[in-house]
Amino acid sequence: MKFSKILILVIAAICFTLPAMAATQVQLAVVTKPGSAQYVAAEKFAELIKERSKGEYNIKLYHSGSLGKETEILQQVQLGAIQMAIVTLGPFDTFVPEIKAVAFPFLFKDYETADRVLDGPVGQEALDSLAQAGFKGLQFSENGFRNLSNNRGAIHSAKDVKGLKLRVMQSTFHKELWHTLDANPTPMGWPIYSELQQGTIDGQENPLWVFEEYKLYEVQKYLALTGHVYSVHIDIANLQWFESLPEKTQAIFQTAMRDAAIYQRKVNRKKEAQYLASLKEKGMIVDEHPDIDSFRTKVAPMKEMDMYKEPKTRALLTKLLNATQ
Ligand code: EAX
Repeated sequence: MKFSKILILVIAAICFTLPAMAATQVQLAVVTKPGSAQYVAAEKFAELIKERSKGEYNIKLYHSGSLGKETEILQQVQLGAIQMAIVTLGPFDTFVPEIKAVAFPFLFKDYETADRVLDGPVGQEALDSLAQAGFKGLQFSENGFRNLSNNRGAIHSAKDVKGLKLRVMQSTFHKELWHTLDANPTPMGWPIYSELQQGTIDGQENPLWVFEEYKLYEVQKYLALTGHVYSVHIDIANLQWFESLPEKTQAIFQTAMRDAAIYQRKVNRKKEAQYLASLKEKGMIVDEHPDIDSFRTKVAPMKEMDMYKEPKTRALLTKLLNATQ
């Protein structure tokens, strides 16, 4: 046998016996289930990473509460037990106080303003603030404008909220917001279907997709389109882990998350009208034009509360208020 032939055989044998290079696995968690806003962003991100890293990285998705509530997911990313997550902003504020400024009520008047500000320098500053808790803030994706629902009675203006037993996210800000509105807020993780069904709480607030995907229309009668908070998810990685990646990989992760978010926002927004029609059809009594001014007036003094006096929070809120003008 000629030497060159032997060489080819040897090389072929090595290639055959070497195990296929295994992709590096990255664990990413969302609390919600397939079909949810968080999951749509996560799934798109996983697809883009597979494609753009040419199979070098594989995103393993955890969902439907398999790694606990959002606060617990954040703890696991912080510890590096998992590498990535897409989490609603609410629970972040017990880790990084100033991030609550992004959830300030009635801050963003529409989607265009939200995109312009959150994808711009002030949004970047907010994402960078997460580093103090060990998070790399990659991107904002979208939960949506939050709307108030309950079983006690129709809510048209802020005074109708008085005494309402309301589930809020595990968030300092959200609890304070509903205190200010004279409700009786109870922080709970997600999901909350059985608490609503059993009547432990009268109401909750969330974007329209949540009512549909989690069948909240079965356990909630009245819905008011208050749009009081533009609710984002923050798409994060463990900071130390992220910085240990080659620069080229970091760039791939960063742009894949941006593109996943752009895609996910579009999907979310396109379905809004459809969700509303469907909820009405399923029997929810919807107030499409509640007295927003009464809510605005009542929450306006929040700016002067202690939690907004903390200098970093005050600084970020001021920038956001200026940028959203
Ligand atoms: O995204 O906890 C919440 O109210 C969130 O908005 C929920 O996880 C749906």
